[in-house]
Amino acid sequence: MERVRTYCRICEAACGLTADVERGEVTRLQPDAEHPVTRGYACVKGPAMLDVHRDPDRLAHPQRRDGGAWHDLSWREATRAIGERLAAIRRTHGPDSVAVYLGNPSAFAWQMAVYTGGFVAGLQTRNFFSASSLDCQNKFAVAERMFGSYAIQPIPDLDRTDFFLCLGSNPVVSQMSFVAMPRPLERLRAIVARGGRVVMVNPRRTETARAVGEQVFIRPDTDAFLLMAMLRVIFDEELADRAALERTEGADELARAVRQFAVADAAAASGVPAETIVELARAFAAAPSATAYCSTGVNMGSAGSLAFFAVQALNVVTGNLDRAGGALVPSRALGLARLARWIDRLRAPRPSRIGNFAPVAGTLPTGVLADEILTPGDGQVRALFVIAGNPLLSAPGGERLRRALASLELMVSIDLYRNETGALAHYTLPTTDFLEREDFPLVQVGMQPEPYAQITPPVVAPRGERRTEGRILVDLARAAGVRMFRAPGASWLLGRLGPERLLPLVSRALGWPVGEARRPGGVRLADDVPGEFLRAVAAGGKPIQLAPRDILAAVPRETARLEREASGAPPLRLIGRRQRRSHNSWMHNLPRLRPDGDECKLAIHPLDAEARGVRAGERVALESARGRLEVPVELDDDLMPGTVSLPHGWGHDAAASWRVAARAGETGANVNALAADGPDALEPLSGMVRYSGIEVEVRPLARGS
Ligand SMILES: Nc1nc2c(c(=O)[nH]1)N[C@H]1C(S)=C(S)[C@@H](COP(=O)(O)OP(=O)(O)OC[C@H]3O[C@@H](n4cnc5c(=O)[nH]c(N)nc54)[C@H](O)[C@@H]3O)O[C@H]1N2
Ligand SMILES: Nc1nc2c(c(=O)[nH]1)N[C@H]1C(S)=C(S)[C@@H](COP(=O)(O)OP(=O)(O)OC[C@H]3O[C@@H](n4cnc5c(=O)[nH]c(N)nc54)[C@H](O)[C@@H]3O)O[C@H]1N2
Ligand code: SF4
Ligand SMILES: [Mo]
Repeated sequence: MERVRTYCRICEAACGLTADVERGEVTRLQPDAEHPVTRGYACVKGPAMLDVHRDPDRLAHPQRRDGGAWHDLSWREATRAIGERLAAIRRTHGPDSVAVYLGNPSAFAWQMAVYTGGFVAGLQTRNFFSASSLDCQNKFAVAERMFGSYAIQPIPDLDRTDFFLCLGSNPVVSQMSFVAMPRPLERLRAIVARGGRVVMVNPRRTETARAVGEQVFIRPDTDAFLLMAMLRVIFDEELADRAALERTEGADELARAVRQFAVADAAAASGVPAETIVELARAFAAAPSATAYCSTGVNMGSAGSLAFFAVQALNVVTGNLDRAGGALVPSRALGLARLARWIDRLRAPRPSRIGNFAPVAGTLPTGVLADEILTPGDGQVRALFVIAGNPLLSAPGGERLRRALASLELMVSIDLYRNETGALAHYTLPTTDFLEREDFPLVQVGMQPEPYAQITPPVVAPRGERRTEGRILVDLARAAGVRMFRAPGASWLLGRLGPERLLPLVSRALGWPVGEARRPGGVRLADDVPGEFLRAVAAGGKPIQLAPRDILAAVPRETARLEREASGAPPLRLIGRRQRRSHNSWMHNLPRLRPDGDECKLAIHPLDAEARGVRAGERVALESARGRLEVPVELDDDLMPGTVSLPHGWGHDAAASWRVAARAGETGANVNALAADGPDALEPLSGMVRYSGIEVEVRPLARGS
């Protein structure tokens, strides 16, 4: 038996794992107690990846769909057939007729991210979509304008902070996003233990808030009001850090803008008492160090860009950006920013045909994908490559999106499984999982509080005919006459070199000690030094922007909304929640992560249930302007009254290869059938979909019938 050290690639935390290998098979996967940073931490999903690796429902061979039946093909046949179709569609309808959708797991697989960029560059299509427009494009759009690159994402310095203001996240369940966060509870408790504060702003008292810190209830989709009002208090009471403001541009304009958000109105709209807003603002400004952070609950609101901007403005004006205990910019984020600029130049992304959305971080809003497919005209999308994604469940639109996907001339899904989206594809191509491929945490280098480098070889050889995305894309590009990275000969060269040989080049470009990083378990790097980022900003001559015009363009819209929300009775609003034993749509097929019974339940406050005559355990109709679902109910007095919560990623389909997930009666419902897609439904600056705060009604189903 050999014990191989590797790491988990399901989320940002990148927890160290050890794999026991006997006769070429992994027999056990466990947390790595000796990992220099994660030190034996892993959530329940990491070790469960062994079951994904061995899952009999995994794709093993390329397959083609003929009507409802799937047939195996050789890689040669599949590559040639897809290449020919792709070439013909491009020839007849032009480069924009081919779209690519890249899903969330690409953030944790360096070659999937980089090779997809090269494939899209070669296709010369504008139609590059990703899960980011369902998750975080507001953060990218804002960072680009405030800090000069979307790759510069300040991370909360939790291990030193005196005040953690956390909006719209549930670290104990999710390990957060945009920061590597192993051992979340231990680290949050340490803040309180050393006399600091942890404030969780959320419409639900989460598993995290129950365990640590203070809860501030907020009505869904009103965070921008709270944050702008806090900034107002800071400016009105002259609590801003003068020296910090000198490194910025636009502070006066920002001060004028926040004056339009009266504390009393913000309180009426958000449900956060006025005294609390004032106290939070004063305490945040007065703390020796403080860090404001928001995650998906806020990103997915109707004003995600303004809200995230206000979060970072709080950090900046109180002098907490790039201060120990504040919001840090890891030095390697600057290397990522350079890499991002290079790929952007290759690709020259263009605005969307439908809705004219500007690309954010190089991709267009998935919320217009159905329109791009269904709307005739020049540039209509006719072919789609879905790489590590399940937009049918993760994106809005429900049945309309299904209709659009089903109408495509060519759809190819590159995935571990045939998921619900893949079931509509013409071809499914099987990929390796993280036990079967070499890797290093590319995206995470910009978000590590404790920087480390780790390059891991494959633990075992791929099972069946699984291949890496890099290899698959290079072969498809060659078969279709597409030039990877738009460079002559690149497809040929990459085909010979293989992704594995390119890794040292990429990691060297990011300033990595490649040799040491290859040591089992990786190597802990020197801590980032607070202040370095601001010095680089000063040297670059472009100060931090506190009044980007197109971000503040949201102010009139938001003040009008504030007025509406501050008067009148608030409607019932739907929010999401993540679940420990689930990862978006794709870990529902593992018996060890499936408890008995249905996990996709609508949580409702007992008062709201009573007002509607709804009883615990029964099924109800849940309706929005866009759709209707029937779901079972559970009572939850940790919710703010007026708010209901349903997790996403459910609504599994027997046409997918997930037999456990699609077991009758436990498939759950696709919450995104209730979310609106189309250009008018999206946040104008970032193209983000609105999942937080959808107006809904809940009705009991007729009983006894
Ligand atoms: N209502 C609502 N909707 C949401 C959210 C929400 O909170 N509420 N959250 C949003 C967020 S934050 C996100 S990130 C998106 C996610 O949106 P998507 O990325 O579209 O969906 P996932 O469910 O994460 O599906 C990932 C797919 O990748 C496959 N996969 C896993 N690992 C690999 C790999 O290494 N290679 C390949 N090729 N495939 C792999 C899995 O089998 C799965 O089919 O969903 C969004 N949708
Ligand atoms: N176990 C598990 N872990 C995961 C995932 C998973 O599916 N399962 N997904 C991964 C992914 S892709 C991501 S992006 C991260 C996301 O990580 P998080 O952003 O921490 O995701 P959630 O746990 O869904 O927390 C969102 C919180 O926002 C709250 N909320 C909803 N609406 C609002 C609002 O309007 N205002 C405020 N202030 N709060 C609101 C919800 O109650 C919820 O507690 O998690 C990652 N980790
Ligand atoms: S927190 Fe869980 S899913 Fe995320 S990297 Fe660690 S073990 Fe994997
Ligand atoms: Mo996400």
